[in-house]
Amino acid sequence: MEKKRSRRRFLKQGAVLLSGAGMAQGAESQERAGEPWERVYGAGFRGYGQPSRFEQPVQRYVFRPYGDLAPGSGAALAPIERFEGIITPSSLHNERSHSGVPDIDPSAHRLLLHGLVARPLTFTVDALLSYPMTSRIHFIECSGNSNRALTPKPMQVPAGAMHGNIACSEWTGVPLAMLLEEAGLQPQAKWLLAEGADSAHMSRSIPIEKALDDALIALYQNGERLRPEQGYPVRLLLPGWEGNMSVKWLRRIKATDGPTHTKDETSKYTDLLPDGKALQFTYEMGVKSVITKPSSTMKLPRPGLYEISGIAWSGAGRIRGVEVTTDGGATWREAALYGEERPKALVRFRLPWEWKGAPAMLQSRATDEKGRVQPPRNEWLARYSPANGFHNNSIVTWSVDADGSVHHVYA
Ligand SMILES: Nc1nc2c(c(=O)[nH]1)N[C@H]1C(S)=C(S)[C@@H](COP(=O)(O)O)O[C@H]1N2
Ligand SMILES: [Mo]
Repeated sequence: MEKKRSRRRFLKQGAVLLSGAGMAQGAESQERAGEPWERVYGAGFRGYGQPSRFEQPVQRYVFRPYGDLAPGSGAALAPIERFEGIITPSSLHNERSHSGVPDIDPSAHRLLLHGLVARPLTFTVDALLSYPMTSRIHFIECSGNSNRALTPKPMQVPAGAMHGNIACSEWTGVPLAMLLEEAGLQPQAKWLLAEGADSAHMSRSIPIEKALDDALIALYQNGERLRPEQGYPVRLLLPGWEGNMSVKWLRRIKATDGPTHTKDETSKYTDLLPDGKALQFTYEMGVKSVITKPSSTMKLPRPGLYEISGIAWSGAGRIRGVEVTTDGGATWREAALYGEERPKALVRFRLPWEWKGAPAMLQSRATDEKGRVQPPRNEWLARYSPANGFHNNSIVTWSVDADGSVHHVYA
């Protein structure tokens, strides 16, 4: 009932806007004078598609902390405020790379599987491509995502420039369990070492339970072969776990009896606690959400009906619900969800909202199927040292001023 009424009001508001823009009223509006593109023959076919030229400025937010010294070290964050639905276009997938994107010739690339196995194996890419395939939709989030929302003063940048170190794709490839079975995993093998073919040889230790559960040797992304930035020709995908462990450009998997304690899991990717100790091996990404529309740096043109829209996800499984407040937490409403049947994938939440022109404070709060609730910012901050920049899944606040401008605030 409530839903029906708000849809009708949305439609009414839309129609008013159209007539305001000069559309003819009544039945004659069916017959319009043609635009210039309706009177000339259209463009020819293209071998590889591109977005409309009117959408060309959509770009990732590139951060290169070492500048020209190491132009491929850093991150490119996805412009999440420009997206709808749950799938991230491959061209705008977030990218986090430690030492640039290697230019890998797939005919020369090999994946070695060795260590505590009965039969060490070497796979060519063609050999991997000949296995039966599995497809799954999952997010990848860098554990450093949202560390730009930890500055002393809230940054006034688009949502993606703070929270866009995340993407969600359909991944296709071979279950890692299948390759481990073929190699004959030995009972003492409790961990794996996964190593990349970039010059950093980025590598992480993975508990064997995860490897045998839902780990995927990914070869395709959104229907086409992996993008170089995402690990072409082969990457590891560990659904729901911190992005760092999904080793790109995968060249080696070694079965071991314990964790290897690589540089990437000791000097980095540990969470500094208030007492100065560091927490190692925080694998699962926390339950989290962010409103993308409207969001920081946007402007509501006039009072009226709007749709609040955003993304939610949890490394622990499915999203059970997302609540939205427009009054800074005094009252919460349940948003409609899209895609909530999928574990460890983005979910789109949407809620109609009438903005009457008064200042407002927008927040979203996600709950997952394990009953975990996205924490308020202060609660999250209290768990860590102020120097920690990993695993920030705290609630994000956007304020809407009386003039419709949307700002990032700490609440
Ligand atoms: N070999 C290798 N794998 C890597 C990285 C890297 O620099 N080298 N970056 C890791 C990090 S920190 C993250 S968050 C994810 C990012 O994956 P994406 O670039 O496809 O988003 O890849 C991980 N895998
Ligand atoms: Mo990362």
